[in-house]
Order: sequence, then structure tokens, then C-alpha cells
Amino acid sequence: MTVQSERTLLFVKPDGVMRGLTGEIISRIERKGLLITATKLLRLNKAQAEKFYDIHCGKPFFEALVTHVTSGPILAMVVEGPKAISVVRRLIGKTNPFEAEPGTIRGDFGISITKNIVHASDNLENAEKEIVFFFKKHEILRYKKPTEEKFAF
Ligand code: 3AN
Repeated sequence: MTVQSERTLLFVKPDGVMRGLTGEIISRIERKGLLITATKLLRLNKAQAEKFYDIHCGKPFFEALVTHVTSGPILAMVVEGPKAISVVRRLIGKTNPFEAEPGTIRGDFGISITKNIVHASDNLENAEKEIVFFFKKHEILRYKKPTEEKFAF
């Protein structure tokens, strides 16, 4: 069976950055065996946040979501690996941290549905759109883990 390598967009929200959880989150991604191929610390302005979350425009939580995500720095990254989109979604857990399983990022660290620590793309189409939203092509690197390289001894 061949498993498709995918790329997905993950960002640590301002609550996660300001609570000092970026290292923990990166560590979980790395320990799972996924590859981080781009990363950037930035702060979204209101227009950017509204564009990123335009699918939620008009929903009752939209304003709180935009307010939170623009309240401080976020750490965005491109994550690659076998079935990366669904694997990362499982690592982060359900949207509502009160329902997210212990062992997931939201289940372990979240206590608010607005401040739910991380965002991750939920399907292939959105992943590609979201990667382009944050990163230019040249900012995404290609490399292999040492364990995947063939070494000459
Ligand atoms: P996810 O981030 O798990 O993909 P989405 O895309 O449905 O979830 O929602 C985007 C963000 O909007 C969530 N991360 C969360 O912060 C916020 N959100 C979603 N649903 C609610 C809700 N019912 N009440 C408050 N905030 C919500």
C-alpha cells in the first residue's frame, strides 16, 4: 500500500504563543515523524484575519475569532508527511477543547473554544490555499530527515 505524502498548514494561535507552548507543539509534530518545511512568526492584521477565516464570516463567533487571532503573534508552519492533513488534525484534537481527547494538543492545553491553541487545515484544498496565504514558494524548503538519506560510510 502506498501512502500519499501531503502538506498542511498549522499555526499556533496567540494564546499558544503567549503561553509558551510553541516548543511543545513543534516537538509533538517532530516526534510524530512529520517534517516542518517552513515556519514564520507573524502578527495578522484584521483584514488578513477576516480573509483567512472568511468561511466563518457572519457566524456568531466570527468577531471573537478575528479579535483573538489578531491579538498577538502566531507561529505559522508548513508540515509535510504521509497523510499529513488528517494526521495533524488528529494530533490537535477536536475544535472544542472541552471535547478534545487528552493526548491531543487541544485536549491537553485548551480550555476555551476561541483560544484553542492551534489551527490546522482540514482538507487538501484548504491546505493548499492556506499554505499560499502564509508562504511564498521559495520560503518552503525541500529536505529529507537524516534517517531517509542514503549515507556513504
Ligand atoms: P478548526 O479550527 O477545528 O478547524 P473551525 O474551522 O470550525 O475549527 O473554526 C475555526 C475557529 O473558529 C476555531 N479554531 C475556533 O477558534 C473558532 N470556533 C469554531 N466554532 C466555534 C464556536 N462554536 N464558538 C466559538 N468559536 C468557534
